[in-house]
Amino acid sequence: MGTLKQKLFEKIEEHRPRIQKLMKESGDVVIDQVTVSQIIGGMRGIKCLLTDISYLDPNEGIRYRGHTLPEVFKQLPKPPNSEMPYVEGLIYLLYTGDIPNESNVACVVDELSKRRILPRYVYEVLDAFPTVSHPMAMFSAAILAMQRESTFARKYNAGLPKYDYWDPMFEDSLNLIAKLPEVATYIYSKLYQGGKRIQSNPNLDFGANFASMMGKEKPYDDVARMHFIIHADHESGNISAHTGHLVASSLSGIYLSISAMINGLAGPLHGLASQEVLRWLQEVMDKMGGKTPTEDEMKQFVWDTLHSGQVIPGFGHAVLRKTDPRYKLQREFSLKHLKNDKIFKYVDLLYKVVPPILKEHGKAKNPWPNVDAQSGVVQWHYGVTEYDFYTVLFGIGRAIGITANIIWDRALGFPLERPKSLTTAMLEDLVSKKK
Ligand code: CMX
Repeated sequence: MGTLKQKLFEKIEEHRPRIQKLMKESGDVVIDQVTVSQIIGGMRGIKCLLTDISYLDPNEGIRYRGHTLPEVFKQLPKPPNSEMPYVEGLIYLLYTGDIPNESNVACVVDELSKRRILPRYVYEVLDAFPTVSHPMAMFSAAILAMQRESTFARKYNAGLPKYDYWDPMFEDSLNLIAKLPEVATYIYSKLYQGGKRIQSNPNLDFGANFASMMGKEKPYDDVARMHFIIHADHESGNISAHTGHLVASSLSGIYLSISAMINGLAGPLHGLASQEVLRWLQEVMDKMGGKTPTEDEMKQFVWDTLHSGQVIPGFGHAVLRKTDPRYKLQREFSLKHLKNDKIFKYVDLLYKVVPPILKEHGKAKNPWPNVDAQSGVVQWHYGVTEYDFYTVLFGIGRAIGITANIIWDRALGFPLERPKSLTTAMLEDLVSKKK
């Protein structure tokens, strides 16, 4: 058993009695109540999911396994001459809860390197797509096609005890994560580079190999590492995480669940916002004929968008009530590396003008920028200007957190998810009885 799996096994054994005790001794304790507006309004804020992988505080932002993002970036080991930590270190942290040392990370680098090769039919599936397809549809389909590789499905069919489900889920998770950079860069080359490809390099870590396959020089390896790490998880209730958890709860396995979560991520109110920000900015630039807008002109663009009934992409959040720390981290990187970038200046101007406008507009509960307001700009600066591709990058990172959640769901024996629905008449009746 490799170090990561051994550590995970020990952690699972330690954790199981806590869940069993909670269920046995406190199963009836009331934690929350549900209002009519929560039932109609997308279940906002109902405390009804359990995960230890990450926790989202409305003011502080995300903590991975109890660590804030700045702590994560400070504590995880970094490759030589790199500003950003190994993605493999984050996998170790999210899966086990422990900050890895260099040797732990080296084991994960090795594990992923061994599992990188993509089955031939995946290229054929991707080649069957018209070149006008959205990359997220292709990404999801490639992951879905790999379901035939599922160790879990094979072992389940052969008969596997419930508490061992996590083991093949873990194997499938690493097998899949290792292959995602190859899938993503193949899509990129097919859609935007006339099929010109750079082969995967088994001697590079996850971030450096991704940068190499994208044909990018330093510091794009650090950009990739930063991007995958900040997008990895955002607790359980967001659409991608919840979809992954829900689908996996029927024991669908990693490939079916991650393909489904990618589909949820592909919506403009969720991960697609990163491309929407750049699309919106391009419109502004077109209207300005290349000239940088003044503050007043930018304010007018923001108001025009709101008056036309559209949202300002990259701003607002269902849970956060302050500037997203994932935005801040990318802003710090941008201030260091792309200070004079024209689009970064636009984004900085938006940071100044949008929050007061959203406050005055009076609808959004959170007027501050989220992760998507910055991520596309960094990509654009390093030559990845095909913004349709940005959500695929988000998806690679998010797959790490969601596989961690799904492995633990199985390890702790979480059952099929099945909330109860009502009809409108029932709700009206219940409300009238309460009044
Ligand atoms: N621009 C304009 N209006 C906004 C807004 C924004 N950026 N954010 C919220 N609002 C509006 C909502 O559309 C809603 O209007 P209606 O009452 O007319 O439906 C109202 O404000 C209240 O919404 P909310 O409770 O503040 O936000 P929600 O939890 O419903 O939605 C989110 C959250 C992210 C979908 C929303 O803020 C939004 O659409 N933002 C722009 C898209 C975006 O950046 N998405 C990425 C989020 C991060 C991620 O998941 O990747």
